[in-house]
Amino acid sequence: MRRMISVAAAQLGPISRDDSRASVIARLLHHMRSAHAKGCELVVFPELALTTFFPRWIIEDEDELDSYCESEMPSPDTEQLFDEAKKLGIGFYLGYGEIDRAEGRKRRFNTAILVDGNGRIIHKYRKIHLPGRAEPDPNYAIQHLEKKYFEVGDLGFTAVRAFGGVLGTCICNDRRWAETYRVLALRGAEMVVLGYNTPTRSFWEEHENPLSDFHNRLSMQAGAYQNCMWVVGVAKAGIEDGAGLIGGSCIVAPTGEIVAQCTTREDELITADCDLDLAAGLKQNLLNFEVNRQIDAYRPITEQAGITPPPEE
Ligand code: CDT
Repeated sequence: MRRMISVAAAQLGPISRDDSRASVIARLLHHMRSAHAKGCELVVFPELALTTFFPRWIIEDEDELDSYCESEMPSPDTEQLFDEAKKLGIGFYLGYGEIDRAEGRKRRFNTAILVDGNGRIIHKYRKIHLPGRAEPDPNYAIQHLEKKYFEVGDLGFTAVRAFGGVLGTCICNDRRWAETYRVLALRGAEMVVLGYNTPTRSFWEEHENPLSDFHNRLSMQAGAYQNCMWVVGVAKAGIEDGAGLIGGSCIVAPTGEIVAQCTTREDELITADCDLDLAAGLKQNLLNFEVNRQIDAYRPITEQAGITPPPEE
């Protein structure tokens, strides 16, 4: 019997600094109901889906910074999402800023959770590849301060049995790193779901990058094919508080082909029925990890971070 997951990618248009949580939750609920009406069992929301992408701002006031984050999940504001998920029997992936107060110290993480169709949190991931800088650079008009506001995720890349398959999660910049997909694939992930906020012009660039949409697709398509997995990538898009974010949310098959893709930079829902066994032939033959991976040759991947070229003559 074919194992299918019907999944929705729920792209969001911009969320301004002044938008209330209630107005954002209303948009997420609308997406969730539309996904359910289309027969989906899982809806994927973007990274930091409850607020503007606040790491673009220099925020020195701790209370203001905390106002973009959640101290508990469900929080009073997000409870409705969990209730609606349970009522409809639909799961969701949600990215948000997390405040953790374990062991008497306060830490912030860029976090994503997976919630099942009973409204239960079944998986949590804290972003590992944090881009940007730990301090503002006055030379740049646009900042990207994830390294200042968040700690590197401490939960690793893990997968969970859910929705009749094995799912893994990651967040935004993680999708550009081959290691993300490979570790998740080694943990059995058959589908990786992720949200992103990708600037049309990064802080070091003088102009909008004409290749940013291409690199978004390239990363996810390569990750999907090389690891025989589905990849669902979901953007927050459009001009947000004056800064451009790419769209291009898409659902990528294990063949590397895009089977559904958003065409706007606004709230937009796309769906696909994903056959988890689509890549069975590839997985058992050409890309059979057990038979073909040569782990002794891969040591530098875990033993060094930077590049060590041969010495010059
Ligand atoms: N949010 C996030 O991780 N964005 C990065 C771009 C950062 S540019 C400094 C991304 O990889 O899309």
